[in-house]
Amino acid sequence: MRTLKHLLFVLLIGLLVLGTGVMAQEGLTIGFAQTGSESGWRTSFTNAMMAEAEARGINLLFSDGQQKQENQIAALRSFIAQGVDAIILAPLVETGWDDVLQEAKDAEIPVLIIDRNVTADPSLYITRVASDFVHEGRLAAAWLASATSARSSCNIVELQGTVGSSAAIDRMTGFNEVIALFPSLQIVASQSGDFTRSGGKTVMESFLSSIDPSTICAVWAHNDDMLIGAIEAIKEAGLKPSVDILTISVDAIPDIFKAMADGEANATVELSPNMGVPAYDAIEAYLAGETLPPLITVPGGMYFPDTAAEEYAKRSAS
Ligand code: GYE
Repeated sequence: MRTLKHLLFVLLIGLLVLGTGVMAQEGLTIGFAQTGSESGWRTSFTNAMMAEAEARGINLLFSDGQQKQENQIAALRSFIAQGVDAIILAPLVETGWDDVLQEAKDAEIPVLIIDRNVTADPSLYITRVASDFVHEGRLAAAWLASATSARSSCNIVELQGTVGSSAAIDRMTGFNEVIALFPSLQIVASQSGDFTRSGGKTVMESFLSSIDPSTICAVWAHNDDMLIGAIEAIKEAGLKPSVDILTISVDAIPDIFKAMADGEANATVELSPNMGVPAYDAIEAYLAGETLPPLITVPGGMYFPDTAAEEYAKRSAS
């Protein structure tokens, strides 16, 4: 009887300890310093991060950096001061993070880099969850090379993303690497539209007024939003996007499927916004003492007009 009582007591204590452990895990407080809300993709990514945090019982402290690095640095300092369990940083640009990452490390707060990259020493963060931007650029160029294989020449205008962001730098690298293999393809103008719809429209308008529009073969945009802005500019100039000027961009947001279904865009490279699951998994694993790989990649494919109407219906409903 005594042994049975003892056993029950031990079992009860065990359950209590286990229960507290689970509760501690559920009660994680994570600070998320988001870049901004410049694009449709960014909004989907923010929503996915919030939904997954809620599903896991994570208390997510969200900060919108409004496309300003100083806002993101201030957010990180405030998360450190609050003593959060971990920080997720979606960096605007690659450089300038060393000091604040060192401050987090000194405070023993693990930082996970998500989406764009940083140039800081990898010992200052636990891992990075992202897609392969260089590959996205390569895919975009490979599609354009094949779509224009019957032409002797194709003049491309480029809408770059935010200057200094790894998304813009790497997409450019991948795209340029592939077009270098095709002498018929050349970039004749290139400017940043800051990943925004209005930026894409303004830059495309200036291209259309400084270059004879009939000599522009294609527009390569580092994201769909800038391309959607460019489509407006092309239409306002009396030309037909996707026919008079071919289009290729990255993200696969719902609106680009609408544009493809309407015959105004040719192709998009997919960038998955669903990075909450791998990011929180990595943080939880790190806190449980596991070793993480330096990079956790999120795969993406390509989409074309043939499935656009169907994809648009699916994606705009969710
Ligand atoms: O393609 C764009 C966004 O950082 C890769 O940022 C990301 C890019 C994405 O605003 O739409």
